[in-house]
Amino acid sequence: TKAQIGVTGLAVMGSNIARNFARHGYTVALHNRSIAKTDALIRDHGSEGAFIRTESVAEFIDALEKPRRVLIMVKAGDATDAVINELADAMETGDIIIDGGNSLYTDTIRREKAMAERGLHFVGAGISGGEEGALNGPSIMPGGPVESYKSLGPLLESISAHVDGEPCCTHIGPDGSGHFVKMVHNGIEYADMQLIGEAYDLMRRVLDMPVADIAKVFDGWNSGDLESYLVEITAQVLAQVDTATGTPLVDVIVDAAGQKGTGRWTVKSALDLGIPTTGIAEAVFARALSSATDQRAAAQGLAGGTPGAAPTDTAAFTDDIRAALYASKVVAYAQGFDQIAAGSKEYGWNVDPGALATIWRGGCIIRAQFLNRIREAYAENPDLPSLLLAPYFREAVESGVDAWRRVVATAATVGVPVPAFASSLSYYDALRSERLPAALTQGLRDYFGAHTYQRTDKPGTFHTLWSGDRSEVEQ
Ligand code: NBP
Repeated sequence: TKAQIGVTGLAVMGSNIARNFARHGYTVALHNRSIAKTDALIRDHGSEGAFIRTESVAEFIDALEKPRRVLIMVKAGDATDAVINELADAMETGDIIIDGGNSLYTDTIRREKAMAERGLHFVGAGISGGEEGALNGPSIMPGGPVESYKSLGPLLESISAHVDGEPCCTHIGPDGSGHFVKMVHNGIEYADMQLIGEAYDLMRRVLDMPVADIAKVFDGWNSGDLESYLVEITAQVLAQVDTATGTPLVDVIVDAAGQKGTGRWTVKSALDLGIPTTGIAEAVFARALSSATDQRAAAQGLAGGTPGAAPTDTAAFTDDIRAALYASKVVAYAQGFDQIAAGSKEYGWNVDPGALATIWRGGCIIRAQFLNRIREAYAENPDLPSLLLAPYFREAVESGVDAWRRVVATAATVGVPVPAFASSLSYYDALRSERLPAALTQGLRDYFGAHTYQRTDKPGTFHTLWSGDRSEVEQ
């Protein structure tokens, strides 16, 4: 018998997805550059299902039923290009190559075009959920030709996570759309984690709460509208006690956050598209600042805030923090969905935001109750100008806005950084402001660069003769 799917690249992600396919009854052809990983998988998990062990690409391709479906799970970048080219040389018209790695969407656009010219289907699929998700059900965001989804979709849907009986996998759109939405998903994940970090820091440094108590607060929040995987694991990480020192583990972890690049890609793309994804940008910059350890060391002793300004009612301020966290989270998602809409428009992808919220409800790192509300918001109004204006979110943010302001004001007075809370609040205030100081910016641009401006009272383009008699001329 031939295999219905082949997986090449059998590190953590690839081997877990291969096992996931096999556990769902598919025959899976296995291939890895170095044979050791293939053999280890067969040795340790060969009994979980039907695997076909192959050594060469030719053998691998020959083991697959037609049209062939090959999932690549290798390191993003040059390694992925090398594997695609090797496979394409051995494949035939109508075969499907799926890249399940964290590839940059512009690479996916380029690869899809090149493969289409060779008569092959290329599917860039974002896969979220880490190792555990890969094995037990990830959230899958496949892009690429719609025809390929007919044959591939059922396989991917069956191994994906399911919520209320619905698979966390749907066809996103053409070429790079799947990897684009996965990239923004990761950007939102950065924002979510930064907001959680700020909430923790406020309880720690403003309210002086013991770490174990903060763990309990997050645990409690996980049964309300903040219910999510990240809030759940925050409680677990905070509750972890280091066996060597007997102190909370979080206190012995070096406070310099790493990043692999998808957050940075999201912000670069937001800048190119002109979308103010401030929550994600603050999160990426906060990680960079945390890692500027020499500068931070040199800055110790700079004048701080007023510790005496800390609120005395711990329970009330903890509630305020919860409201600020929720409102800032709504802003971060609203911005992320704006970026997806802008990318979709720029590249002609037709991404359905409601369908995306649906497949993010399970399997992925940002899975949360909240995604149900986003799905409902787009079902009610597919042309929402901003998620913030959907009735449910508007109500949620407006009812928490006073608490949000108290939190940001208190943090500033006491001297605790809350970049994501504060910039999200500023974004909200800017969005609802009838007039913005951009009018002055336009005046200045016209003064030094004759960049012209528009008037509020009549159409046309105008310039003031700043270095002449300061009269206005129409351009
Ligand atoms: P890695 O990203 O660490 O890649 C290791 C695999 O790439 C091995 O199978 C290795 O083969 C293969 N490989 C390399 Br490196 N260079 C190659 C080349 N030139 N030709 C052929 N094969 C090559 O594995 P991973 O952590 O399992 O991630 C796989 C993909 O999934 C990545 O794109 C990653 O970004 C993405 N992803 C990871 C996660 C996660 O939580 N880890 C989540 C979501 C997505 P070898 O065994 O012969 O060295």
